[in-house]
Amino acid sequence: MNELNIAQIEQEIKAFWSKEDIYRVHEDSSKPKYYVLDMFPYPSGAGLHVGHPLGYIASDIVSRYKRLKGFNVLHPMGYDAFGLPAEQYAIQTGQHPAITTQKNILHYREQLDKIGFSYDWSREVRTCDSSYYKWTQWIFIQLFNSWYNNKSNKAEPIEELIAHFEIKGNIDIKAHCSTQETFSAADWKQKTESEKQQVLLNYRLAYLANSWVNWCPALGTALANDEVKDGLSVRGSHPVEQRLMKQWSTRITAYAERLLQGLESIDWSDSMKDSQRNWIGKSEGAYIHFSLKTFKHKIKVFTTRPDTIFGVACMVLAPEHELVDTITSIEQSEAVQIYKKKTSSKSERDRSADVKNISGCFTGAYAIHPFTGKEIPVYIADYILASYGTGAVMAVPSGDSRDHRFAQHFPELADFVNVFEGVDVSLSACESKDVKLTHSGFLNGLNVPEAINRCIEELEKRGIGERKINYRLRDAVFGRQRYWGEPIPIYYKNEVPYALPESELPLTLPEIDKFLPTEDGEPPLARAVDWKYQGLYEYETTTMPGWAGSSWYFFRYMDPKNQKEFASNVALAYWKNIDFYIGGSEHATGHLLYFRFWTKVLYDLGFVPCEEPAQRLVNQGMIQGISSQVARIKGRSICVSNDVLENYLEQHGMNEKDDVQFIYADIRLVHHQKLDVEGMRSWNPEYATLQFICNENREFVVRQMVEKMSKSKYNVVNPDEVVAEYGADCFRLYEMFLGPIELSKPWDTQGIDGVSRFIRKLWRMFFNEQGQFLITTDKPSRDTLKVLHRCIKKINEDIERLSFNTCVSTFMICVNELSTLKCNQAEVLKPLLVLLHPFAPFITEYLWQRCGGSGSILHATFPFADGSLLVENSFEYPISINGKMRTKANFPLDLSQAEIEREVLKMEVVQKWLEGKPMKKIIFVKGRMINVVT
Ligand code: ANZ
Repeated sequence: MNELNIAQIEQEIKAFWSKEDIYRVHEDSSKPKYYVLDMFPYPSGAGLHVGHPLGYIASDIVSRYKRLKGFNVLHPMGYDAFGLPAEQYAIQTGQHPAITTQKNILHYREQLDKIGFSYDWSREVRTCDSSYYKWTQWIFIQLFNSWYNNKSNKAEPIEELIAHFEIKGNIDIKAHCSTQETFSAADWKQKTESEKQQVLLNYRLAYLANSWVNWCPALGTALANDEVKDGLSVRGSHPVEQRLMKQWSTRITAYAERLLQGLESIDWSDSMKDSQRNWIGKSEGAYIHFSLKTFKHKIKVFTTRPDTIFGVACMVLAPEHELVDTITSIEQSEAVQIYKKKTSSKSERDRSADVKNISGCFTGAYAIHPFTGKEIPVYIADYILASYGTGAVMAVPSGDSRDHRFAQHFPELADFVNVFEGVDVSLSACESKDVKLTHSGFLNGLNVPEAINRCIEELEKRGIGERKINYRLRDAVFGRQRYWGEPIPIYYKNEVPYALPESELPLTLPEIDKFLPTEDGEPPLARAVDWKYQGLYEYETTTMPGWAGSSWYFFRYMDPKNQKEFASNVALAYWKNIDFYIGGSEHATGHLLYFRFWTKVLYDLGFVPCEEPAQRLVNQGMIQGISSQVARIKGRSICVSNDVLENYLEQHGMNEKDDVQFIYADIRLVHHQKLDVEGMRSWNPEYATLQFICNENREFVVRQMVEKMSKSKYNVVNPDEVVAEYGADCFRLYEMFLGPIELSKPWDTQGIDGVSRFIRKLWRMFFNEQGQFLITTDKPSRDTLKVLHRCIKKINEDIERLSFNTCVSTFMICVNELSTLKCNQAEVLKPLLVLLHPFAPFITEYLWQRCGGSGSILHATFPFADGSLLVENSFEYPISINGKMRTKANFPLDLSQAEIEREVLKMEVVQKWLEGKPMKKIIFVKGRMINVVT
């Protein structure tokens, strides 16, 4: 084939790669390893659009580049295959989610294969396969069987804790746990089996406990915070309420400090690290215990500002706080109940975001100020979150703006104490820490940091408070009332949860008749008939959340077929962790936090060699769509071209706001902003009778805008179509050419032609128009070599800093220059092919073989720039007369000063500017400038 036939080249090369099994990798201790990973996709029914492969192409470039540089590269792919859409579809149609998922996976694979990725598909994983989720369940059991020892600062086996309880009780145990109870060995031994298990649940890293969840009765499931908006479920807009439910959770909070510290050792973007830091939300402050007037209970608050204690106007509890019902007075009881009910429909996120609407309710109870002995009224309010700190605060209007607004809302609180010297807090709180305290007893005259320390010392001395570091991070609720997820490997004996023995794994998903919750609101798995452990004990019926399978999948790729372990020690020791990870930044506080957490647990328990899963992380931007809208006159069948719309409206006494409705046109019907009117009419039967008012050139112009790529906006571009028209190489190059990888940018198919011309130009260097192969073994000129080596240097640098768009323009410049030089020497063009290979794998492999390259181009070595060829041997000097730049001239760099002087003075322009005056001296700086002084 001597004429460029892209489809045929792709087919031939694909067959060659598959015959050679070119992408298969093995552990190979003779080579350094490099692990490149994409976040694996959820195979949705819609398939891939051109936005999805952006990250995959970038990581494929890195993979091929690293291979060519001599690394043993692990570059796998798989599917995050459990998830809601397949289950929703199953509810609607009765089709088993496994079938939908399988179909979607096949479609994804077909699409991915077209783009020429270097994945080792023999390592594919699917989270919904029981051979995979067996190990997800196994890891859950490791979490269940571990506790966090604050002394050794790591997770340890629960048997060791039990052994300790047997001998010493829990007296000198420092654990991250959810109980305050202390007991001796004798107490422990007296406990029943069921009581012991209840105690252990307070320590296990996977545990069952009452937690507040966003419960949606209509959907019959708990929802995550980001699945709720304004008190309604995002999906279906059903009311959501806060419910205290017995739920499985995982104790990620034990790892808060290590998750924070670990960020220092990894190469992730600052913005990603900041999101994780904010999410973990470390605060240093104190617990303070306030006595109550008529009850023996105490209210414990968390504060970052113990220094402001003399400014406390009231105590505020979260409406869900456990003391509320106990301390509420009879008079206030009804109002408190109404307020509690009102709060239960709001999600925590809405409650903390809403700073405008202040509300609250007095409980009728009073606390006692620990230093002044004054009575302090106790309120409840929804700006206090049950799950943060202790769910209770001491409200200081002079120092906290939410407390200030709260005090403004209740006339009886308006007269609060201002504890800051020389600051007016009548209109707003003073949140600066650069002030001195006043009206504050023993803290008077101290600045804020001094006062914080002094106050904590005093609280600790009196035994009514202690220093405390708090984290905003919450233990993640782990159970979902869903079918299409991993069954939690737990069974119940006398209502006590036990982990399945490892030999019983996997616990496979049972078949059920319907994918809905049961009539009594139990999760779908409760429908399974005769589904019991040993035929006797009920299994847990919730399933794991979407992020379970993705929290460890990168380990499975190292040894995906292993039936005895999640991965062998040999594979783990060789591949260690991910060197280069790429995916969307929307996973900042979900997946990217959980996979760090799970890795740390596995590390503590001695199963994996690294504490951090991914050394370097890159977040690719989004590719947006350009959507097109047609202006239609409301209630009429008339559409008006966008460029004459204003005129039309004026003539008819209309205005855009009231009289125009914009309707989407499919992106395929629009070229250079002009609508294919006939196409539009036949696209949608509703539009068949539309009348289109065009401009004077008889064109119909649409309004265009950049939006998220989405089916509903008709702006989705399918990569299959682009590949079919331009070829995979062109598609890959163009995606990279669109702009810096980490930025979001619109997809504009029009721009692809330039890249397509580049590929043709490259081809022309190898074959002329008659189809003759042009490549020779002749020696290239120094100029030609210089062009190549400049390109080599730039590509090496730019790939290293992931600047792929500038690589593409460098290739374009290089091919243009080499074409002008009529370059046809293998000595230049073969290295060029290797350089270009990571970006355009098909054509480079093909041409490499035509040039007689041995085997696959992937076995070649990435070229190094020859420094001696990068040195310039002449320079274009700016020439000044008396300091003013007048002209420029090119001189060889090895010319002596005397020779330069002679040449410069001979120049006609220089003579003109000298105006006959004699030259006094010439200032000459080699490689920089020449100045003639008269
Ligand atoms: C008194 C005080 C005085 C406070 C002052 C601040 C300024 P971060 O930094 O986010 O940890 N707080 C404590 N628990 C809360 C809860 N469950 N819901 C809402 N707010 C809560 O903030 C800690 C501060 O947030 C605490 O310090 C407390 O208000 C409030 F001049 O206590 B502060």
